[in-house]
Amino acid sequence: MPINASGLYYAAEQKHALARTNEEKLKALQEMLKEAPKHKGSEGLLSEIKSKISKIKKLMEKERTSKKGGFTLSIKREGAAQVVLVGTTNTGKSTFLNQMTNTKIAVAEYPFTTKKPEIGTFDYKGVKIQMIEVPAITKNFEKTEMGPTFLSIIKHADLIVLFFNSPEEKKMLDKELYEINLPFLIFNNQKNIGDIIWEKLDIIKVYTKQPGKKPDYPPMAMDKNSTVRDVAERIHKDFLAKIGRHGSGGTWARIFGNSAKFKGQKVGMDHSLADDDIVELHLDKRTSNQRKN
Ligand SMILES: Nc1nc2c(ncn2[C@@H]2O[C@H](COP(=O)(O)OP(=O)(O)OP(=O)(O)O)[C@@H](O)[C@H]2O)c(=O)[nH]1
Ligand SMILES: [Mg+2]
Repeated sequence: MPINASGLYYAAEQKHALARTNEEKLKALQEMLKEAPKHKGSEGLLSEIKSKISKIKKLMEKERTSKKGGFTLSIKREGAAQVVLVGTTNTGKSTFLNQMTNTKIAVAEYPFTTKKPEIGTFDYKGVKIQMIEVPAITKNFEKTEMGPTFLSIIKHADLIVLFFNSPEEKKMLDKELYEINLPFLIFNNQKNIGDIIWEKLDIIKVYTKQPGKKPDYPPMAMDKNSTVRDVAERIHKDFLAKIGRHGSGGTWARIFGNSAKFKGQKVGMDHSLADDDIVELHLDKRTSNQRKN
């Protein structure tokens, strides 16, 4: 109990006790702070109120960001997918990022070398994949200053590559990343890690091709389960306007590659594609002329 507190202070305290929402609680606490006596004997009370204010502000901030996903540092997505390198300190995340991408960021023996997210581009057979090193995860990560921001970056990615030096560290990571529900793979210095990353992503590469010519490079990255129609849509903005979203309008394709029963199989617009398919689109000239008339 504060010594010599005023009636105004007790009124504010009462408001706090009755407050329902965080906003009301914060307002009452700020009033309590204003009205509380300020002398040696009330230092404990003042610091208690301040600590309650800071807690409620943090809680309100957390609710705000989690609802709208708004007030967090976000990284502009580039390329066909976003892969985050996540783990404990000194596990070779930066070394890996430098190996796989165009970055030349600092690698050092001391811990916590990487202080902010570092971004590189991983070129997988012509498909650009954004790769981000997130600064090392520590215990009670969400309570650290940048923790919520970095966790939000992880949440928005497509795949986690997980780095740790011991089973204890793995356990800690599992705990800290508990709320994150994303596909992941464990970094293990595999030689074919690029292929493993690719296989974990829900995308395929598709090469377009003109009749009588070699396939175009680079390939296009498409969602798994994409069809010939999706390819057509991607390469010709006005293509679907011509043929109609569900029509075929004399359009067909030849497929060379994994989804074809035989080389050059003739398929319709709803044919589902597979990784590394080569698609040769044909728009029947007569049909396209008819549409123009
Ligand atoms: N455990 C482990 N250490 C590695 C590996 N590759 C490099 N290191 C060494 O680990 C130390 C840190 O390497 P970094 O690549 O900076 O590690 P980091 O995970 O980015 O570390 P911080 O950013 O400091 O958290 C260096 O001394 C590297 O030589 C690896 O594959 N595994
Ligand atoms: Mg690093």
